[in-house]
Amino acid sequence: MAEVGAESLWLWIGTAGMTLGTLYFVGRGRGVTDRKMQEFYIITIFITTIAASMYLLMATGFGLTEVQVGGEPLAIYWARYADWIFTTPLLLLDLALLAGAHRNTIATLVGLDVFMIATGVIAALEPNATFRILWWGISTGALFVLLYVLYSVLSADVSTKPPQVQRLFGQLRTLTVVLWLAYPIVWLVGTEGTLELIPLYWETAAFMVLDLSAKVGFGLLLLRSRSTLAEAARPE
Ligand code: RET
Repeated sequence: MAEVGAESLWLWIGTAGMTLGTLYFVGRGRGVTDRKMQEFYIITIFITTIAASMYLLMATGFGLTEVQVGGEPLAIYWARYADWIFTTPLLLLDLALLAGAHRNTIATLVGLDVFMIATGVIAALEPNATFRILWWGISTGALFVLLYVLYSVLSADVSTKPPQVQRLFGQLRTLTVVLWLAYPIVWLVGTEGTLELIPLYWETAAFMVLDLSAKVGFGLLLLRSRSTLAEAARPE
């Protein structure tokens, strides 16, 4: 059975960061009475709560398993995927609600996203090194289609919203595109890609920084201005 090594440092920092983020968002959400505005707080609080618990699961070792790749044992933190399969659709939901997207667009984004993470799980568990890269490619293809929908359909939706909402959406979209594109790269050059370019210790640090930025950083930006959220929540 695989055991958590020195990378536990980063996993504990991740646990603490996600917990602090959750508490901060709960504090900020107190007193928000508008139902539409509450949606942003509820979604964002769930994102960091799920991440905090999955980071705790990894730090304490239960979130870690071992797969045999080419006859060699490989440590896989499966709890990452349990986190991402729920939190990445919720992040997209935040963006879609901000943009005032139609439910068909939301369903398309969530569908692509779940497909991306699910094929990423296959890539992580596949015992054949070549097929691992094949599934990585399929998952990355879904990511590109998803980012295209974000740029085309969602960006068109937000163009009818007030300028401050458009500005906030633009910032969050850039943050999302830049950070999300880094995930498949870290995966490939890290231990999962079996290229052995970056050791597990640094890969875990990289994912922790990405996760905190994509969740707590995203939430700080989104929930920063109540007046902007009120504009976004106003019925057209
Ligand atoms: C994997 C591996 C296979 C290829 C691709 C991946 C993409 C993962 C992404 C994760 C995003 C996570 C976020 C977490 C929040 O904190 C599964 C690594 C494309 C995009 C935003």
